[in-house]
Amino acid sequence: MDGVPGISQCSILPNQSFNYLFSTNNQSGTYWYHSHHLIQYGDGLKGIFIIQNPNDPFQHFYDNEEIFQITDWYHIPVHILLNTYLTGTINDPIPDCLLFNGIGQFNCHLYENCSFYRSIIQTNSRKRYRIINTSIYSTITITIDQHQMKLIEMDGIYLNGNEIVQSIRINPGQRYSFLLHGNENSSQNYWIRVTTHPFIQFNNQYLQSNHSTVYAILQYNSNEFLPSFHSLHNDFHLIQQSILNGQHFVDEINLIPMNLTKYEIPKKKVFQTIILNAQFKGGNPGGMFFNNEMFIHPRNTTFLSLILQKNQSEIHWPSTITIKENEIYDIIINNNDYSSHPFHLHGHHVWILSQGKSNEGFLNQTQYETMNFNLNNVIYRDTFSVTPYSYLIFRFYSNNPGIWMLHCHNDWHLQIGMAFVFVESPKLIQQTHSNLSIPDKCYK
Ligand SMILES: [Cu+2]
Repeated sequence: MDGVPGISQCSILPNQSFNYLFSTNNQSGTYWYHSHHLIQYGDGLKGIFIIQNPNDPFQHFYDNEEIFQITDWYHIPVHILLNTYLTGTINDPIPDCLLFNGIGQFNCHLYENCSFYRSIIQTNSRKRYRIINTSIYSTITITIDQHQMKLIEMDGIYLNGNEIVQSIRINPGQRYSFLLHGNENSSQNYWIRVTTHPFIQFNNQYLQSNHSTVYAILQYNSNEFLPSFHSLHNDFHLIQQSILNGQHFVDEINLIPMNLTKYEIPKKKVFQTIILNAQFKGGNPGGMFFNNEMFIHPRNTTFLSLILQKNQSEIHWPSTITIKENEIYDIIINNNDYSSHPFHLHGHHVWILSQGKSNEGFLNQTQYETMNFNLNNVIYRDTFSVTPYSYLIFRFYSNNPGIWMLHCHNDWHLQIGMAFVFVESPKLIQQTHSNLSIPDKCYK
């Protein structure tokens, strides 16, 4: 079960309910849930999902924790924008602003009557922040004036805790935890700012949202005064630098997972390498293609019911492949497009073997075979970005039977086909779930 309509379940109709029963199986960390029906999560159908770890290795390094949920926000509901978008007459729509835990600044004067989210911290205390970018389109950078952030988690994976930063770049779907030390004596409060990166257009021009920065306040104790407006532009250079770096590597890349056996990359021989060439093709509407196939969500049945009820051992559908159990798969994504794409794979964390810089070019099988991968400290996460006209290689171990979608987390792109489905171990799905009662027909 992973909630994708047409894949593992039917959409939940109005007034219906649906029970998800699952075990967390020693998994923990910062996650979120959202609708996968059309572009619905962009209009707000989403929430945060934290799995606490009673044996958190960092538990002695913080006193309490808080969540920052950042999202882009459109004033015209995105399900309405989607109708126009699907006619192929407009580019990816630019969001109107950002929301910081639901609060943004729009139509107000920063110095007078805006509302700000306030995060209260005690002097000399230590706090864990979990930050989640639930945007449908925006890559963001966060800074906190005169404070440093020690990164300890990405996408549910503990980091070694050695990376201390002044800004963090986060793509849609990605999550981080960082530790922050409250000042010993603070007589003032500080701006927290989150800025969207400019949106690249096909002619290599960048567009920016009119309200590209959302402000929040790091508030010490109960001092409710606003931070100084003189400092409003203080950290701007950090944001500019992060945006500039993001043009080469969109993700944060210097992050080393904690030295835990379960994060270690398996050394078994690679069973299969799959090359996915991603390309936008114009038309009316245009589409995002993998190897010249565009993924279309099945409308009136689900892949799961084809496997369980129709006893199919393979699914014949564009951009869908069946894979075997307990093997190593290397997936190469070549991005033949001017924009970067933040991909999320359901059902797995993956090891990022290599991530090309912007414009580095594509990989073929021969080039891949001659590459030497550094298999120490490999980045391990579930959402990762492919830069423009470049490539990314990720590895996963097929030890989780299920039907797993790999898709761009820029939701506009998912709506025009940017997805690929791995049907992992259909025989095991049949054995394990033979008595699962699921509908064989879905209603649109
Ligand atoms: Cu995309």
